[in-house]
Amino acid sequence: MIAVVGAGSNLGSRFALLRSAARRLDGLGVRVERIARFVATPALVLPGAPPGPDFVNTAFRVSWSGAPEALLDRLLRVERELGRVREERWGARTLDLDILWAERPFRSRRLVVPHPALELRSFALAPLLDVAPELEHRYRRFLRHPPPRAKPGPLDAKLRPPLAPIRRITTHEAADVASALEALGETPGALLSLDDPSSVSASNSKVRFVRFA
Ligand code: A4P
Ligand code: MG
Repeated sequence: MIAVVGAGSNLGSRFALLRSAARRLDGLGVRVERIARFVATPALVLPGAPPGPDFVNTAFRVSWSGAPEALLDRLLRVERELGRVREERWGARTLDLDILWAERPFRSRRLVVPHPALELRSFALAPLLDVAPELEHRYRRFLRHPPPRAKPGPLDAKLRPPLAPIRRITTHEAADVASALEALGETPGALLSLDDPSSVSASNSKVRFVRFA
């Protein structure tokens, strides 16, 4: 079966963690066929909670043989191995792996696919479309306008801006990832896009980022 796994990290060496998550999944029989460009957004947290560190998000297009829950088990295992400590919901985490979409919908007590909040979350949608362009017709519009019929939770309510139509514009080059993230924190709706994630280890490499406005 084919699926898209959303991956996010806002603690520790975020880029390295996301890359090793892909490697570990591969080692567990989940073939990682494509990795989305890495994007960053300021952390969305529950109203009243302290703003956490920025997230870096990406998505893996994967294939595996077996049931959807077998994929979930491997995601949970990789989260555990890479040190995710489950504390408060929506708190800072080293690694969060969610099944965003699969070629067949699935619902059980433990797992709902497509991810119920996918249409409300630009940080998941943008990487999803990067590795699954065939889903553009279905999901692109939600990047601009989250569906009004969905009942947003407190976190998703925060995700609604920007309400204006989104088009991808390259706005900046930053000296390094830290300065790009700092600028992104002041730019709602902006996403960091790294064509070559391996380049971020060199602290002085230029980083391009784009703004969805
Ligand atoms: N589960 C059900 N459906 C799924 C699915 N499609 N994929 C169950 C994965 N798991 C699914 O998940 C709890 C249980 O949900 C799983 O064990 C599985 O049985 P969890 O990951 O422990 O819960 P969580 O992450 O604490 O909560 P939740 O609601 O998943 O949080 P989100 O939605 O993942 O939000 N800001 C930015 N900028 N970027 C982010 O990536 N992420 C979050 C977390 C908050 N803010 C963020 C980001
Ligand atoms: Mg999760």
